[in-house]
Formats: sequence, structure tokens, C-alpha cells
Amino acid sequence: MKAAAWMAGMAMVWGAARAMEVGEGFRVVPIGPSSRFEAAAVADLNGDGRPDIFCGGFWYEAPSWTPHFVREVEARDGYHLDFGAIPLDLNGDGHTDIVGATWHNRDVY
Ligand SMILES: [Ca+2]
Ligand SMILES: [Ca+2]
Repeated sequence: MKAAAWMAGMAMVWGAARAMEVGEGFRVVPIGPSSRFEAAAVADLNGDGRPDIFCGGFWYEAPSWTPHFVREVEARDGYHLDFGAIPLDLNGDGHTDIVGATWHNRDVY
């Protein structure tokens, strides 16, 4: 179930502008068709037991995929400085943190 949700989430981030069937048991549901970000992560970000999606400056809350603004992401040379997103609990507080990385300035945040 989590793998299916992850695949659906990734398809939603990069998918077409409308829902469509892509194979038995799967359906593409766009959640950010105008998103210009390249990295995404899947994790339960609000603790409700459902996997959410973090992408660029937003996280998308399952199951409605409501966008929540997180941060401004600087753009440079036509790209947003957001080339990686890894969900981890870095400080051990039980809440998922997102580790991001960029290519242009080699920052990790
Ligand atoms: Ca959740
Ligand atoms: Ca944490």
C-alpha cells in the first residue's frame, strides 16, 4: 500500500494535468502540475499515518493533496535550488525532517 501511494504521489507531482488510469490498480492524480521543482520525498509529515509528499517549497497533505507552503526556494540559471529531498528524523524528536541539497551552491539544508 505504501509503495502504491508513493508511486501515485510521484506521478501526481510530475503527472499530466488531469487524472488518468495508468495500469491495473494505479491512477495518476496531478497534485502540482505547474510545479517547477525536481526533488520530492514521501513521508507522513503530519503524523496521521498517511504518506504525504514534500516537493520544493510545499508539502502536500494526503489524501486530498492540499498544498502547504513551507519555504521560498531560490531559483538560479532556470533551476530552483532544490535537487534532493530525503525524509529523516535527524534530531530524534519523532517528527520527520527533510534534508535537501542543491547543485549550484553545493548547500545541504
Ligand atoms: Ca500524513
Ligand atoms: Ca525530527
